[in-house]
Amino acid sequence: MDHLVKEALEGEFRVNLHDADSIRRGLISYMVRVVGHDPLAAGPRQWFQALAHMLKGILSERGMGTSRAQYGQDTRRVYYLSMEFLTGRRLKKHLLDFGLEENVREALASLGQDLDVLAKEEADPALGNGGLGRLAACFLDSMATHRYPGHGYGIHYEFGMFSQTIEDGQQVEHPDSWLHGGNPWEFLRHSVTYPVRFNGRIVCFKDEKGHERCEWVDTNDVHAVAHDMKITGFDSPAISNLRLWAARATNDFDLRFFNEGNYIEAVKDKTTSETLSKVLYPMDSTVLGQELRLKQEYFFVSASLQDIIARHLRVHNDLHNFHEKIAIQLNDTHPALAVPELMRLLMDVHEMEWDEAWAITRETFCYTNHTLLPEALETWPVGMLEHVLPRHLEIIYLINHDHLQQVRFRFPGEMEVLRKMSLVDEDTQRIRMAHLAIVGSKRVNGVAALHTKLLREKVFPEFDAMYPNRFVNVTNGVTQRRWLLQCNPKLSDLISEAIGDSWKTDLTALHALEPLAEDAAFRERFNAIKLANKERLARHLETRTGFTLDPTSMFDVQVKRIHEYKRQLLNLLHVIHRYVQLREGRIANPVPRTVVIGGKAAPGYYLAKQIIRLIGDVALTINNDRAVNDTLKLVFLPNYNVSNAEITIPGANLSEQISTAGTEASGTGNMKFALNGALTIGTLDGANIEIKEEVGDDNIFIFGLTTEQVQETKRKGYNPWKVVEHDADLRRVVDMISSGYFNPQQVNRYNSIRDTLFDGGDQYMVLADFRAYVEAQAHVDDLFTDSDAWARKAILNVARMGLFSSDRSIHTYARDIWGAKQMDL
Ligand code: 26W
Repeated sequence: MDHLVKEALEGEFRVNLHDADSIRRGLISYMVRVVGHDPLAAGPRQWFQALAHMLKGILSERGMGTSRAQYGQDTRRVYYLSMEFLTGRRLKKHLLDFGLEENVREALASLGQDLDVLAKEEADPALGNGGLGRLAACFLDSMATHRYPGHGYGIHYEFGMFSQTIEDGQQVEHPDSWLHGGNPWEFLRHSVTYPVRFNGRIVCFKDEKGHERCEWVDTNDVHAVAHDMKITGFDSPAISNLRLWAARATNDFDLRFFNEGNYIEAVKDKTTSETLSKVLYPMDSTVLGQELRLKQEYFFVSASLQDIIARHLRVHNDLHNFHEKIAIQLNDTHPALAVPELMRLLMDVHEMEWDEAWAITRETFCYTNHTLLPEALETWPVGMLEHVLPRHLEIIYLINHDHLQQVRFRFPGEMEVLRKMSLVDEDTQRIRMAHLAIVGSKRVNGVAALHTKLLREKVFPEFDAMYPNRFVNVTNGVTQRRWLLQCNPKLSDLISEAIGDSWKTDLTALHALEPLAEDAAFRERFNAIKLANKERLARHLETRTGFTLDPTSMFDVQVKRIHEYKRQLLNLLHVIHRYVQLREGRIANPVPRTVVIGGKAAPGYYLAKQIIRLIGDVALTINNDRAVNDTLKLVFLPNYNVSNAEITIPGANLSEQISTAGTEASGTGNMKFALNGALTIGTLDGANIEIKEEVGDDNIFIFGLTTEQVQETKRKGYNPWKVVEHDADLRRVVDMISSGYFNPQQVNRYNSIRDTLFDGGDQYMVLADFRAYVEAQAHVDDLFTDSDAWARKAILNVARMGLFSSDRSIHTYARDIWGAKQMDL
């Protein structure tokens, strides 16, 4: 090794990436010169850093190339504003995208290092809650891969999504300090810093031309500092830049206190302003209405828009053509303050008149809605806005004034419609952010066909009537680069061997696999790969739960955030029912099953936490009961995140997508599982419907009430007691939970669960769908006993997933929403 080090340090810095030997020398050189560690004493952590810094050079070069092409070609840029980006670990993704994995693996091996071990040294950047954040990451990947000029903007949280452990059966949250070991991928750009203002008051005056102008004065300012991450595309020279803003106290702010001689106060306020980017709110379905959250939203929106404008003005003389060169996508309403903020910047800073500013604003923004749950629709108290963002409140009122005038014109005399469509909820004195986003956008989209239909018909029908072309659907997709190629290398190889590798950038190419479902040799290889992936998952689960699992049993998996509407409870009722049946010997030839449930509960969501606890109690009872031991296991996978998903999804036979119809906007896990050869048991909800249409009714297990039936049942007066009364099995299961069967040490532990099911009216129709679910699960068992038949269907699922690539989603956004073109590179 010593001579290798000497030799490497004599060489120049430039690494030939096509040559493992050159990479090895490069790594040694980076270790000494950048990481500052002795290669002879370095461990995986340091080698990871050396490798990351080496790759950072390529990232930077490609970033420059992309940026020059964008300035040179001056086509419309796409800016994706999102509070969340769940990118997953970077290392292997970059290697895959650059086609470098083999060479790097070899170079590391010659240094006595294992790439897979190194890769685990990287913290998983958990800058998101779930679906919405992961979708944003898939979209950046697709934009880079297909050479769209895409940029992400978000927040550089110091603490991302909490990490979850289970202690005494209960969820415990731990801060996720993902930056602790440093983030070698990011480019910190001190020079890209913008002031973001809060509070203060508005002074209006007439300028020299007699125009009314307003100024926002006496504000409290914070600086937003850019941190860039480069998102690579597969085999593509293009890169998407992800710019994350961190809050830094401004000097001006401190000085006021310094002058008073109050040093401690100054520093205290410094930390207060820096809390803005401190932590991600770990909720994905209920809004809290906290001032800090509002400030976070404004903070990143304001910095991003200032940056977008500055970039535009670098090549254009003015802002009159802003909307022709720029499309800004609002990822849910979290960045909806961008609407009044752009108005403010155009009018107050760039002296544009209202009418033109409004026309430009409305042509620039597009808004994606990701949820129908009423408790997740953001509204902000007027009083809070008045205090934190007084100028924006004024602008919102002005927008509302014009908006309501149009509403009156469109719906003359309809006071109720006026009240409903106003940006201000007069009863609660809150601003409706979804209304603001709709009014301020050129296009509004839902994320699956059913979701968009419900948005248009149930949630915003008046808006749809008033703006006939505004609402469109773009069904979600996932990137096959991470969710097949990277997480399931064995299946990827098999597919490429069979049909070539065009599927990597055109997922519809998977169609060519269809005939192979009938090929016995192919099925055998497909099954062997699934088994290997299950063995890997079993090991992963065993070390985390302490339970021993049988990889030949059916792996039945539900991983996603814990929420009543996603109905982990329904899954659990079925598990308990099965347990009872097995104990009583009522299943003749039981099909062995391992049920895996994983996901995080929002820290303040008591019921979700109780569901986790109940899963644990039931698991202990079942897994320790000799009477059922070989035929049923239940485990809770702790800390579900992107990295865990990459191991979990390839190892599933059965994918649980069982939300109450009409509640899950789309789901994207459903796509990932099917793409990896799991069969779906699911309701007619979200993208499940489109998955069913693609794979065919025979290749999916659909059960339960439809959206219309749910509404109809509720309208007629749904009575959970009645359902239970007529179903002895269900009664038994529910009784076991409420009588403390699984927790004799504290028999009333799950009263809250019993109460939501009964006194609470079983809002999510868990009991109503129980019987249909149990029957569908029986069909699942039947099919699983015929492993050939199962494999045929699983292969057809893979073959028919072509539609569900985020590449397709992005091409659709580019064509129908952004009017964006692919760059020449
Ligand atoms: C402020 C509280 C809050 C935070 C996040 C409310 C709502 C959200 C998100 C909109 C929740 C979310 O992630 N929605 C999911 O978005 C995915 C991507 O479109 C969909 O696939 C999921 O169905 C949807 O639940």
